[in-house]
Amino acid sequence: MAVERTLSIIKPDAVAKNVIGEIYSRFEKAGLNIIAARMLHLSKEQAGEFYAVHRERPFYNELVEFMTSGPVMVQVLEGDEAIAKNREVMGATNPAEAAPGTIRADFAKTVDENAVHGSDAPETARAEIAFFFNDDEICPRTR
Ligand code: RTP
Ligand code: MG
Repeated sequence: MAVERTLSIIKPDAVAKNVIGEIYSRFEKAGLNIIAARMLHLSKEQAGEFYAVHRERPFYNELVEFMTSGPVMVQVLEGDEAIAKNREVMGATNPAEAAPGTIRADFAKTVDENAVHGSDAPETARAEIAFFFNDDEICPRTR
């Protein structure tokens, strides 16, 4: 199995619900190491750029509004198959379709406000990690 890194965001709805710790616990139980973390309140420009791939989608403006509605917690997760594993722990984009026990099934109510983001491929993971963190802010385990 390949050790990978992926970018995770705990979105404003989940931060507002005070479940950062519970979500971190899901990552840890899945064997994903948190190797960088930062809380910030995204600007419209930052959120718009981060989700630029969705610029033409009908939900783009709402998505930018939502992602800037409160602070987010951003982290780099590292582990075997971290990209797929994180998306498994997150559950389907629409919480109504998310498997029981996943973060979105347990902490999200709608497809628009769905608690977490996770990179979807190695190239996007690299770009999204670089969007938020410098190399010297990433602290892989040494023991
Ligand atoms: P994410 O990028 O946030 O990890 O979510 P995802 O891959 O599961 O879903 P994606 O298709 O990339 O969509 C990005 C985010 O846009 C919002 N969305 N709203 N109203 C809608 O139909 C709709 N579809 C997507 C969600 O917040 C989704 O996570
Ligand atoms: Mg996505």
